[in-house]
Amino acid sequence: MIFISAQPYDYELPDATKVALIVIDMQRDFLEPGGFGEALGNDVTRLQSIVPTVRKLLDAFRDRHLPIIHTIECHKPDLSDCPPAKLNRGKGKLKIGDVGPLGRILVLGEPGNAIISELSPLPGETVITKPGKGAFYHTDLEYLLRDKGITHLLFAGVTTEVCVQTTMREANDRGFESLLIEDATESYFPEFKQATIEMIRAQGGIVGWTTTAENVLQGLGKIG
Ligand code: C5J
Repeated sequence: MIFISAQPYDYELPDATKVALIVIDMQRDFLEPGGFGEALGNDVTRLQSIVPTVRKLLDAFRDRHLPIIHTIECHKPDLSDCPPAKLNRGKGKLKIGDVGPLGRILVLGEPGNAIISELSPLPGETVITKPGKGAFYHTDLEYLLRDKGITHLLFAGVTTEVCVQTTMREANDRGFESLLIEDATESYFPEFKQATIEMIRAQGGIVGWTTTAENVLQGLGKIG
């Protein structure tokens, strides 16, 4: 048994083969000027602050040959997987599918849809492309995790209260033990990040656990 110091109590990994790091939507659309995040009026520099921490976690998982799953929020070029409720909402100057400085907004394969270069997936790492906020919706993520016998998920990425929290809730309902790494996730709204952390671990961990990257690295350091 491996323990990671966490709230509301220690997070227990039965063994290292059952754990995966899920890195949510660290794509140019959300982190770089000219993308979707900025088009919606957000200060994207806030999200860039977590990049070195996410990189440290990736390096630790890579060193130990543990599974890493990246996600990208995106749509098909014909937008047939983007419902009007998503397409028409938002008060940004650019909508999903419009051409912006990084190519078509949130469209698969466009320059802005790529994961930022510092965190680029390596060969062999899984990349899940997802049309929703949650990474389980209309993807193979659940089958992939069950196939590999993964039961415990560690979450990093953006944004805390949108795609990260939605995916954690989906994971929780499917029986996966979910841990949010607080300093490896960020929001355009600091108060939303804080509220998300608190609501996840409230009521004895109603959605899951929260911890720091340091605690994860320490916990993993104890592996064989
Ligand atoms: C958003 C995300 N914020 N990755 N997506 O629309 O959180």
